[in-house]
Order: sequence, then C-alpha cells, then structure tokens
Amino acid sequence: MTNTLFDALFAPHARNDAPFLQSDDGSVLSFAQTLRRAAQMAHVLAKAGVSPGDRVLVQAPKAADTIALYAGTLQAGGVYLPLNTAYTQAELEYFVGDATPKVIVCDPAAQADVAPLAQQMGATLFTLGAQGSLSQAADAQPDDFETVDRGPEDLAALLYTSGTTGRSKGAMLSHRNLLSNAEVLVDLWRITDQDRLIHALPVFHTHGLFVALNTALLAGTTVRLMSRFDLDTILEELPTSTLMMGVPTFYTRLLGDARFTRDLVANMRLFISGSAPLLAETHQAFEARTGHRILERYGMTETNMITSNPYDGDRISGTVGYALPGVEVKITDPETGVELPRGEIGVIEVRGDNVFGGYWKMPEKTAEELRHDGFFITGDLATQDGQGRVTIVGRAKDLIISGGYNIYPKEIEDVLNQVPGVLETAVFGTPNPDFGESVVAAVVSEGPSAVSTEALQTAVAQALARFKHPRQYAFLDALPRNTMGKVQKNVLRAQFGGAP
Ligand code: MLC
Ligand code: AMP
Repeated sequence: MTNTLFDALFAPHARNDAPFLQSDDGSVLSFAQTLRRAAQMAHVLAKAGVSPGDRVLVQAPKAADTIALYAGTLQAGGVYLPLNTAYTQAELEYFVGDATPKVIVCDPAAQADVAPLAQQMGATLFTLGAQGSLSQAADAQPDDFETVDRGPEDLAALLYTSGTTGRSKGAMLSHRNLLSNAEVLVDLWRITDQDRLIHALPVFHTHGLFVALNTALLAGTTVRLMSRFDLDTILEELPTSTLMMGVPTFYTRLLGDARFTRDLVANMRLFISGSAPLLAETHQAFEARTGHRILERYGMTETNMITSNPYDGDRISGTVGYALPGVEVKITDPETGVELPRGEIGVIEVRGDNVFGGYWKMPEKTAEELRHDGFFITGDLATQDGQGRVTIVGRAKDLIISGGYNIYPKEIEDVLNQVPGVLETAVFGTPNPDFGESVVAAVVSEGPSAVSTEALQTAVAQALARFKHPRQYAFLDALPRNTMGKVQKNVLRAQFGGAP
C-alpha cells in the first residue's frame, strides 16, 4: 500500500525514538510514539466509517493528540479539515453543511452545542482535550494500522479561506501539493534533525500545520509545541531552540520585551516570518537587537508557500524573495491577465506542484481564480525585479490581515447590513502596531440614533469569530464613492488611519 504524504512524513519514523512533540505540561512524545498514537486514531476513524476521501472536521485545542489526529486521518485515507477554534456556532454550521464531514471533532466544552448539528448531518461526534472521547476511544485501540492507499493527486486536506463574496471556500489540497512544498522548504531553509522548533502558531492554518509541522516531520526536527502564543514561554524556550516560525505580531511582541536580547538567542539559527507583511522597521529593529535577519517568505492557503528570501545571500526587508524551486511566479495586468515587464506593478500569479486543485464544490469560483494553464491568481499586487525578487506592494482583493488572520470585509458588511436601521456599511483595515491591521466599520444609518453601536456589536458577536469584530464603528452621513459609484475604501482608510 502507498500513501504519498503519510509514507513521506510519518512512516519513516516508525522506529525513531527521538523526541518529536514537547508539550506545555512537560510531556514528550517521540516520533515513534506519535506514529503509534496516529494508528490508534486511524482505528477510531475507520470504525466511525471514514473511508478514502471522507472529511474529518476538527475544531479542537492544539495538543499532541491533535497532531496525532492529523496523522491518523491521513493514514486512514481521510481528508483533514481543521477549523479556527475561535469560530462561532453559526460559522461552524456553514462549514459542516458545506463539507459534510463523516466525523466531527470538537472541544469538550462545545459538545452540547455541536451534538445536534452532528446528528442532523449524520456525522459521528468526538471530543478532543482533557477527558475527550476521541482520546479515550483511541486508548483502547491497537497501535498499528494498515495504511490506506492514497496517491499524489488524492485530497489530503480541505482548508477553508474566506473570500470577497463573503462565503468561505474550501481549498482542496492534494498529497502532492503538501509534500512538494515541504520538501522544497526543508531544503531551502536547511531544516534538520538537529533543529528544535518553537511552535506557537495555531495548527488550523497552512502556516502552523503544513509549513511548520510537515517540514519538521520530513526533517526529523524536535517541536516545542506550545498550546498558544505566550511571550514568557517563548523567552524561556529561545536559549535551547534553533528555529522559530511566526507571523509579524510574534516579532513585534518579542521586540517589545526588554528580556529579548542578543544573548538570549545565541543558540538560534533562523527566524522565519510570513502570513502578513513584515514591516521594514521591524526587520531592522530585530537585526539591531539580535544580529539575526528575519527570513520573510510569502504564501497562501491555496498555494502553500510561493516565495522566500534566500537562506544564504540577502534577506532584504520589505521583499518576500524569489519563487521557490519548482514554483513559477509571474506578474500580470489585473485587467487583461497579460504578463507585465519586470519592474511593473501587477497581480502575482503562481503555478507549480504546490498549487491546489480548486475550491470544494465551487467550480465557478475555481474557474475565476485558477487559469486553464494552471496559474493561480493570488490577488496580491507586487513587482518583480530583474533577478526575480518579489516585493508585495498591496492587494487587489478586499482583504484585511490582522495578526496573521485573514478577514474579508464583505462577510462583516453582510452581517452589519442586516441590522435594523442600517442603510449601508463599509468595513476596512487601519494600521495597528500589534496586529498590523485592525478592523473598522463605517456605518450609514437611516437617521440619527436609528442604530446603536451595541446593536451592531451584538449582531457580529452572534455571527462571527471575535477576531473579525470591528474594533471601531464610525457613523457617517454617506460613504465616499468614486464616479462609478464604488465605495472608496482608500479614502476611509486615510480618514480613519490612526491605530484604534
Ligand atoms: C486574537 N485576537 C485577535 C487576533 N488574535 N484580534 C484580531 N486579530 C487577531 N489575529 C483577539 C481575541 O479575540 C481576544 O479579543 C484578544 O485578541 C486576546 O486573545 P488571545 O487569544 O489571547 O490573543 P493572542 O494569543 O495574543 O493572539 C494573537 C496572535 C494570534 C497573533 C498570537 O492571533 C495568532 O496566533 N495568529 C497567527 C495566525 C496564523 O497562524 N496565521 C497563518 C494563516 S496561513 P478580546 O477582545 O475578546 O479580548 C497564511 C498563509 C501563509 O496566511 O502565508 O502563512
Ligand atoms: P491565507 O489566505 O490565510 O492563506 O493568506 C494568504 C495571504 O496572506 C496572501 O494572499 C497575502 O496577502 C498574505 N501574505 C502571506 N505572506 C505574506 C508576506 N510575507 N507578506 C505580505 N503578505 C503576505
């Protein structure tokens, strides 16, 4: 039997007793133990009816068992579908309805809320966490499992990314997509079994799940698995670690702490940043403080990683480096799709084994963004210099990135527009020193005191995860529009450009 991703990432570790996952409570799982735990998880999933291609939807805390569940899902031939733990019940209902998972795994605290939904959809519900039913069921299973056959083109994961239409889209990622990218990154960033990775990212997004964990598995790297970002813990772990991956907020928070010094990071080999723009001033302040030049790379859920600054050679602040080996990047005219000469600003398009196969059950959306020749239109605006180095200058898509989380204004506008008394709204991002950007809503109401801020807050609280909530509401008489009638969010950004 062959299973492309499992055979490459997990199976080689069957007899590897080196430490893999070091958790907050001090417990350590070796690679071999993780594999045995994965086999137990695979048995539970198979008994619940998971067959090749079935989705396993996971909205659970970050823990060693969550990683074993990822491995077990792959081994059982399933499709791993992780969700942000901050999503509300209303958001969860959409994902469950769209993905129709065979199994749902949630936090024990959410069980009562999720149970009716699981029953309605005919999905088996487990909980993961302290006293979780999945962990208990796994304890009773054999620790070896006959790996289910899966080829390079089969689906390995379904990751939802929100979109400009307000509806989240499931990006279909194959075994080939994930493995090819992990192989390239291990090589490029020289990741080895001598590394120890500080892992403080969530494991429901590409960054923490694939970029960090798949490379660690491939290289045999020890992972300090932190359940969440915690500055004090990171400061404690730095002297015995070599590698860290983070969003820019991680690095600005470290710089904000006087305990973060050159001596503290003497053992560190590499700091990597991505998921949001790293300000040049952060890059420079980091080098001045530590002597390390942060290596910035650029990627997307649909494409995995696309470009990276070099390991050797210049890591230039404000640029995201060169296309990864095996990945083609071109800059095109947003209107015509024609490739632009080097130096001109256009949309980044990307093609390669890393690029996803399309959006789950959304052929029209797929056709809009994935060209017939295999190039994916990222919606990011950039220039490329004569050597191919890419500098991102903006976004053609209406997107806010806050602390590395993507927030699509349309989704919030749709909720606000439903509130009685609201005529129209425009949601946009303003600079924020901690999160990079934060969410602001401009609201036009039917008249003075026709709608209160509290009513707006209540509506978003019911519908949307906390990180998407506007941090400021501005009541306007009218939204600024151009001659075509389109709302000018750049005007709003300029007007409310402070840091709320
Ligand atoms: C938390 N909060 C946020 C937020 N994270 N608000 C806006 N933006 C965010 N990103 C809010 C909470 O709702 C809460 O609000 C308050 O902040 C404190 O919550 P917390 O959980 O204690 O926050 P904290 O632990 O400080 O989290 C911040 C963070 C986290 C930056 C550590 O957001 C994070 O881990 N971000 C990483 C995201 C990521 O992995 N992105 C990769 C996507 S993949 P209140 O008001 O209730 O107190 C991708 C592709 C690629 O983009 O290229 O990698
Ligand atoms: P996601 O859809 O969550 O995968 O987020 C992908 C988006 O994050 C990209 O389209 C970019 O807009 C942004 N992004 C990722 N890495 C970087 C980076 N290094 N610099 C600027 N933007 C980035």
